[in-house]
Amino acid sequence: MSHETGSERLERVSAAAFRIRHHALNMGEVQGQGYVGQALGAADMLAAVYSDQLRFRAEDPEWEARDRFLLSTGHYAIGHYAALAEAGIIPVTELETYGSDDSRLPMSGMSTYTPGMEISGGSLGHGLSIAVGMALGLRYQGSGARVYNFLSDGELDEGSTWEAAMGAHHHRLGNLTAMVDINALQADGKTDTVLRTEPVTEKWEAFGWYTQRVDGNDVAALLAAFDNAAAQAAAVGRPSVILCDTKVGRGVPLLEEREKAHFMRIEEHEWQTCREQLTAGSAPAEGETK
Ligand SMILES: Cc1ncc(C[n+]2csc(CCOP(=O)(O)OP(=O)(O)O)c2C)c(N)n1
Ligand SMILES: [Mg+2]
Repeated sequence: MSHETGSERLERVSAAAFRIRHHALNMGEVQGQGYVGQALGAADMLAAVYSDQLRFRAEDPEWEARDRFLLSTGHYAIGHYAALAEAGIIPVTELETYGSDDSRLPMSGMSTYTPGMEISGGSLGHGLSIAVGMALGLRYQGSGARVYNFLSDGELDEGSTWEAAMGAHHHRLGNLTAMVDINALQADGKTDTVLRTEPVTEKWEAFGWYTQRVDGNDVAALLAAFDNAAAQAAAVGRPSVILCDTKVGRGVPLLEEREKAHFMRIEEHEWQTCREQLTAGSAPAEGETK
């Protein structure tokens, strides 16, 4: 990877994002429903982190020196499983068991079930606190591993998230990166109607974090933000957050337009259309992100 050009890097990560979306559609089809919109929306973030940032050993998911990726949002597990399969940590063939009895891939992420799932994050608002503890612990151990916490905009409603944010800055956790999926949606409706969290950028800055806000469906912008975050961590030793504005259902116009997007029911005949739309929209022109 060290010899690749910028456009090769972009192409590699974009291709991973496409496969993550494709896996998520196949997984959703098994149950006919699921958190498919979130997986499509967050696929670029997941691809950037899994195929470009994280240090891990696919054959040894508990390798001590691994970077930790903590999924706070247990319901995003479908996207995370797709990323774990893309990373070679779980077999692609296992994805079809998603949400079935006795599967290692339950609908909400469970650390005891799935290799590579560091925490059970379904009770929202706890991930960042766990990430802070892990980052502190790793630092005490002299480990060079980094901790990445994936949060949703709904989790910004939780006081515990902000306590953790304050603690991370207090402890100067330069080994911690938070990524927030700002898809403007929650279970009960649009984020700005449930609880107005804006101005989000200024809030994180006020909590002392190195804060960047990017189009979370623009792979080039995501990679640049990760590069900036790494440089910042090395130079200053404070936590970084990448606020990612994303679109639910991204890449599949049929689903981008859905009203009830938090938990999607998709008709049997629609899945093939979804895959066709994804493929049609993803034929990458040279140097373009999709
Ligand atoms: C502590 C807690 N409160 C409530 C819930 C119920 N719940 C599940 S998903 C969800 C929406 C949270 O917002 P977000 O993750 O932004 O939703 P999405 O973008 O996936 O629609 C809620 C309230 C929960 N899982 N945990
Ligand atoms: Mg949301």
